[in-house]
Amino acid sequence: MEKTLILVKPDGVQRGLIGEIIGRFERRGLKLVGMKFIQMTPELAGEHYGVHRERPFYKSLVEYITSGPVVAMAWEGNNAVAAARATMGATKPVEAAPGTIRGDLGMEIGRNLVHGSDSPENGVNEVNLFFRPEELVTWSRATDSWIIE
Ligand code: DAT
Ligand code: MG
Repeated sequence: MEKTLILVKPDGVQRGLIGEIIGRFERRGLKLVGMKFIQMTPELAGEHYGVHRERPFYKSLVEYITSGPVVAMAWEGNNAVAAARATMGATKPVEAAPGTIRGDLGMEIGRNLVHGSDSPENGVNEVNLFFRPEELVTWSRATDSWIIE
């Protein structure tokens, strides 16, 4: 089953939006298979955002993501990556559609509340970066047949 790493970033935690943000993925029908509340280290942030290392915003991005605790989650489902990205909205909150997390709750790219993997391959890699295999839970959801055809 396809997996995606979702982070409620430090602004989401500080603003008391953890439940609001998690609830959107939960109601959408994605299935939670891992969750932890952590303070990211600069080392983990560097690995997670390694692809952006040469970008001008890299330093502020790492400062932001390590500025306070985050909620790290693994969610799975058919097309979990695309479904989660659509629920998150565009990277720039001012361009994100109303109804999305960023479009409803955010104003600036450097405070965009949430991370989601951008491909199935990165979903696997990012979930493995944040979770050990034994931290992922295999469980059957009673409502599956009402969500998955
Ligand atoms: P996303 O988080 O939507 O996957 P991304 O992977 O392109 O976006 O970038 C990671 C984060 O880096 C993004 O959430 C916010 C920040 N970022 C991206 N482009 C930026 C830019 N042009 N200026 C400032 N911050 C930027
Ligand atoms: Mg990205």
